Amino acid sequence: MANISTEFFPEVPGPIGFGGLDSSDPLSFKVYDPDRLVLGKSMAEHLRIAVCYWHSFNWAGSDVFGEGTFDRPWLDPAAEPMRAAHAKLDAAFEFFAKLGVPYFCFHDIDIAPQGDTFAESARNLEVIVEAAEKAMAATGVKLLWGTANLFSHPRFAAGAATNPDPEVFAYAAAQVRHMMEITHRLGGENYVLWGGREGYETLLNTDLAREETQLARFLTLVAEHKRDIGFEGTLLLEPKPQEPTKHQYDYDSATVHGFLERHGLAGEYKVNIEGNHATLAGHSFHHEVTYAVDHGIFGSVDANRGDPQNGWDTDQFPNSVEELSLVLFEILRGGGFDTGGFNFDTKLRRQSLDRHDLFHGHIGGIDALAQALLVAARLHEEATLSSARADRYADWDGPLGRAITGGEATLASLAELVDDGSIDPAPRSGRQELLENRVNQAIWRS
Ligand code: XUL
Ligand code: CO
Repeated sequence: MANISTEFFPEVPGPIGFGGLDSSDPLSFKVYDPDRLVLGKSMAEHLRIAVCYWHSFNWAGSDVFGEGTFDRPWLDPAAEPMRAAHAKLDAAFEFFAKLGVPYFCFHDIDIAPQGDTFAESARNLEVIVEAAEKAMAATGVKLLWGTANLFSHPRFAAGAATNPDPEVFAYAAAQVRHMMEITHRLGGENYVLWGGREGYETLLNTDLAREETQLARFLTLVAEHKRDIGFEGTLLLEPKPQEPTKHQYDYDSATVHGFLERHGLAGEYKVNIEGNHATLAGHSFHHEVTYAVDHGIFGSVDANRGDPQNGWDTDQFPNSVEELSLVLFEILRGGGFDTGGFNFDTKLRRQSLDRHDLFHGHIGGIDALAQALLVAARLHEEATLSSARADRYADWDGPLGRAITGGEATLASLAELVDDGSIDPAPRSGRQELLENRVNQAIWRS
């Protein structure tokens, strides 16, 4: 097994440098140049890239039909669990530092083995967190967010907060409390809750209203605990419509937003939007980000892509500059990330067996984001989309529009204007094709 003194990626000197578009070195960035200024901020500051621990270091490449294919010696079931956890941590921090990214993200059970009791799991976690703290200090890699895994263990099969058994709620509370405190201790900038099994398999045995109340209660306790411990990061909910449950309550950004408003939690939580989850919800990534920005709940992004043909949660590395340009355009429109960033919640394909493949996946995804940032900045500078939107709604700033939105107009007063013939609207072009061409032009020129 890899140990503390052995490099896991010995052939990669790192950190990965900027090579430019003509570089033939696959282990170089073609577009991402961390210090390059775009709209007055460096690329690194705009994108705030994070690597996820779970898919990259805690997953052996298994799928529902087959076992792990990857070379991850610390995942060998015969390995002594704590030694394996240390070896995994060393390889992970070696990777983060060699890739040259500022952040990582993890679940409690990604980094430390679960014990026979909660107390033993907690002790294991404390030991590895202490090692993580040292590795963070040595490499300068920071924590974008922490989270608790409330979905893998069989106790969570019927949900965590939404479980019919309040003891499971209590167990989840203990786990989240510990991970929030660890996230705080490590200087994490956000804390994420993905409701992996907060949903149902069948309505035949499910009390929807009760489960919603339980979830709201749980999230209220989390918000209170955040204040109690003085954690100043952002609490984030990660929408996903289904998988693993047939239906998940945090379906999409709009559903989460409505839930927060209904339960007095608006302002306490923002969303962590995942590209692949948008696809599963039947939305575009662009839609999910735009909804969140426009409703003041945009927090962070899990950057990846799904497969639009088969609808699976494939968690592939993002590679569509066209898709990401629109996402970044909306993020810039909202003023950019605050505490959030782009976390690579991404999996290699099972046949990507070489250790270098983990670099290739991340390098390609980061370059696609960097190129998308350039396109988005151009769209902003040229005001292409913003002026088209402003023109389209301009009449809402005129006397009629203001009377309607300001509340002076009534149905009767509006009907009178239509009756006497002073209102007879002519349809106007939405100019979609023109705008699509403008976006493509920005892509081709950036
Ligand atoms: C699952 C998923 C999770 C969350 C963190 O689809 O995206 O990895 O990001 O629990
Ligand atoms: Co995710």
